[in-house]
Amino acid sequence: MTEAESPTPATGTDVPSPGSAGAEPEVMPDVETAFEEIEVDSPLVGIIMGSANDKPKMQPAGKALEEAGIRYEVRVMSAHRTPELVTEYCKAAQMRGLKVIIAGAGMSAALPGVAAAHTSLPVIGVPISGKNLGGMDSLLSVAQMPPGVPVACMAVDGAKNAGVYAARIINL
Ligand code: RP5
Repeated sequence: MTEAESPTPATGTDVPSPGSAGAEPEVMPDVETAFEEIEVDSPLVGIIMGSANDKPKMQPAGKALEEAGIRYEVRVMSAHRTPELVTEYCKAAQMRGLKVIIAGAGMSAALPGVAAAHTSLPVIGVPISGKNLGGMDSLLSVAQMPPGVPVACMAVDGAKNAGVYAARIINL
């Protein structure tokens, strides 16, 4: 932020804001620390999934990103089993440098929607087929998001397209 843009300019004729006794610009140590923690080679895409059992069906997303030369990370977290972890991860995602979240889940697949509720990043949902209902359960769970909380819904077991789509967003 330039001085001109600063809400509390350090110099000039403006009246200092309450609490800013002198001409010293305000220091925000928490933000500085957070920015120092962003590594140059940090991942741009977070691939999350509701269960370790989803890994085989989510691997094509990672492969597509690798082929596009885009760094990614993989985490297992569940909207139902570990909801606090999902909240923490998605709230911190943008500050950590992620640009897109790919979220795969089966059955009552709330993970993509919950992720989208906790971040402004684009979320790409992958409905995963299970033992019953042929994936129709997770497809509807991912696709039928309420207005204002968008999730890009891929095909059932469409993890490859999730990776390709994430690469297209990042390469815009
Ligand atoms: C969902 O429930 C997961 O995404 C997984 O697809 C499904 C079943 O989970 P497991 O019982 O295999 O761990 O939350």
